[in-house]
Amino acid sequence: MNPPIPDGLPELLQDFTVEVLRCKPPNLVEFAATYFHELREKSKTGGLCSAESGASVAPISDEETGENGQVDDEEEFKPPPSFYRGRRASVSAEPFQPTEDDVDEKVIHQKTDEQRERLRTSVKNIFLFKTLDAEQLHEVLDAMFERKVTEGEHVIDQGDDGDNFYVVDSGVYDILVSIGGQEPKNMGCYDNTGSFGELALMYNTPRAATITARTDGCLWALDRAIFRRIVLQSAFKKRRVYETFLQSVPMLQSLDPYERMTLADALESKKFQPGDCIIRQGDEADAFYLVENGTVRISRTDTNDASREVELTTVSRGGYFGELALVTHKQRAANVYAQDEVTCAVLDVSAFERLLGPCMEIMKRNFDHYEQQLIDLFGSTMDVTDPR
Ligand code: 1OR
Repeated sequence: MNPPIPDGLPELLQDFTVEVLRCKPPNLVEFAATYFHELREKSKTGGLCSAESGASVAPISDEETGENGQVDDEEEFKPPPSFYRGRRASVSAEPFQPTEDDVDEKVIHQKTDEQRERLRTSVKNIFLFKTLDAEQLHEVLDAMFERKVTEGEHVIDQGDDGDNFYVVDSGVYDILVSIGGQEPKNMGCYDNTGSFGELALMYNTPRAATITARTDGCLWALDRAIFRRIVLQSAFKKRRVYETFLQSVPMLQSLDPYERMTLADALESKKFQPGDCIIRQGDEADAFYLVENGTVRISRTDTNDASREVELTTVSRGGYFGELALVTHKQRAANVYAQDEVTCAVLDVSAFERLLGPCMEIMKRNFDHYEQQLIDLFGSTMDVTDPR
């Protein structure tokens, strides 16, 4: 039998590997010595490392979150790892003080009915706005203003100070990131949807990426002060609450810290009582589930006796379920019940497709296990994993 892998070892080595790949140090041993030394110092003080070393920030400990994973109201807003290592790599990130640039006046940018309608459509899928109540959303929509963009224009330059948060109305925008002063690399794009520019406003850091327009287009902008007053507090808390949990989910290890934060914006926690049916076999699929607390049991109707259910497996904290039908576009292949009190972080189908692309291969690898289990139990696969 293999010896047990100590808790935290894979994450520790992965963080280190990411830093090595990012910083490409000429002397690996020297780099490793500095990296782990700083990590130890940080774990003693709970502070941030210097940006120059290239070492990323240690995972937030469970003690930093309260009983229900809630973040202390008085807690300082610390920046996430890596985002402040732009052109001005030595700029250290000031913690955010929530009241520091509060503006109380309402700002209204008049809009035509057509503009308001377009804006409503554009913000529908903006995860950062999910935590706003109706009144706050109204205020934010009033305060947003249109910005026309022409092909080739730089909307944001890495290293600059943050002015606005942007929501895409139309157009394609490239994300370029320069690491360690090297040539900027294209990390992806926003294609007629999405939002960007929140990091510098949330964490008081220089812009972490350059955003350029690949086509003519139109953006909705929200001024920094209003973003911070209305959107920031709750969105930030949500990120912090899920950040700790998401770092511990093995399946999500291939996501970079930025991708995990975006995932945090999109998640919603749901509680279930013992015995609750979370997913019913045969239903249409609309969501993906990560188990935050408790255990679920998964069963399937016996093909030879429809009144009987055969237990397949259980899933606990850090595990996931509900991905199969989303990937294969088939009906739910099994029932999922809460075994005890269960909390799941739930992702709707569109967010699943947008945000978990990088984990698709890992999920698909698991499909072979499902196939084998079904053959063992029922003698056939019933094609639950073939795409429609
Ligand atoms: P900002 O205020 O720093 C640039 O201005 C924006 O680009 C940033 O907020 C994000 O909204 C957006 N890393 C950092 N910022 C990103 C990234 C990103 N992608 C988009 N933005 N990465 C790419 C992840 C696919 C990680 C690069 C290592």
